[in-house]
Amino acid sequence: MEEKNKFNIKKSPYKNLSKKEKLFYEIIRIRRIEEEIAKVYSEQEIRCPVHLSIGQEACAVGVCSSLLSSDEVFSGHRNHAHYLAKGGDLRLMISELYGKKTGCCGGKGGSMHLTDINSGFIASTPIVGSTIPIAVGNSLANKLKKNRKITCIFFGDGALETGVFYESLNLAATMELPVIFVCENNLYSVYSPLSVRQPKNRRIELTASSLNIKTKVIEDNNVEKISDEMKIVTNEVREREQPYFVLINTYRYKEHCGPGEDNFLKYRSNSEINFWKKLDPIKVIQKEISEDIILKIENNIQDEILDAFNYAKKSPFPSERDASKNLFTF
Ligand SMILES: Cc1ncc(C[n+]2csc(CCOP(=O)(O)OP(=O)(O)O)c2C)c(N)n1
Repeated sequence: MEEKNKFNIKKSPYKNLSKKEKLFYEIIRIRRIEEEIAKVYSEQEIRCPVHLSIGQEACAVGVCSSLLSSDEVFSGHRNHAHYLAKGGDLRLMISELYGKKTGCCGGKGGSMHLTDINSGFIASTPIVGSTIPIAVGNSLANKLKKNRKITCIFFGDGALETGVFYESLNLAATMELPVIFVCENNLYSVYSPLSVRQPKNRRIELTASSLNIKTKVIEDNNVEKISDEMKIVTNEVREREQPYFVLINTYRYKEHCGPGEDNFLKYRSNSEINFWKKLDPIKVIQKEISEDIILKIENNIQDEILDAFNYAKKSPFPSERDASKNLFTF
């Protein structure tokens, strides 16, 4: 039986689209959803902080396009794109942002705690680096169960400055776990560039290879390229049951947090922002998609967005009694 990859599922809206068109669909869908979040944020009905991935979508889509539906993904504070690319339910995500009972965490988690177990998006938390060891533990559990599932953990370059990152790599290498570490290097941790946080000319991937973990550096913020490279990585991780470290260079256009206008705070140069915008992953792939398909895809996405935001807005808030549900007691 063919194992299920999101792109193999022959149902609308992907029906009859080529792989390139599906990748375009996925990447522009995430962009449009986050643009809508940015647009409505000033209405003050979304009360949690939001960390938008606008500009970075190619990583999430390229990586997740190579995973099976049964594979499992973890993320951090900048998680919307990962959740959506892995197949997370849009209504549940938007409801969570609005703090509603119908949200994926019952409205108690907000943007930075998305989860959708059914689609294999297991967890995300805002403490930088904190989901890395959890993902490694998840991978160990899968290995013991012999279920051949891959675990994939997304994190930013800031997470390389946490202790758990090193402990997690070490354990994954020692126990030979099928886990993919995906570092999305957008060059900044909040307002601090890499140059003030890490040694000059550091080659990030060497940290992993020094532990005998195979590494791949993907320089281009290009969804097709990332998808092709990741196919090789996931096949190898599944076959060899060994960890892999992938570094993807990318860039966010918005501020670290919230829908703030690009470069409002001026800690990045306009020339740097313009350089990356010229390589915008959506512009690059869109050139190769026909007008008809683009229109159809954009219309589908608009309908889906309208539906999800209406659903979230109409949904009830959790009750006072819900506050004490799903808590652990000792
Ligand atoms: C342990 C910890 N330290 C500091 C913070 C504050 N903080 C939130 S996001 C962030 C930046 C993280 O940068 P990076 O990991 O590169 O991810 P990006 O925001 O660029 O996607 C920081 C320092 C935190 N949440 N957790």
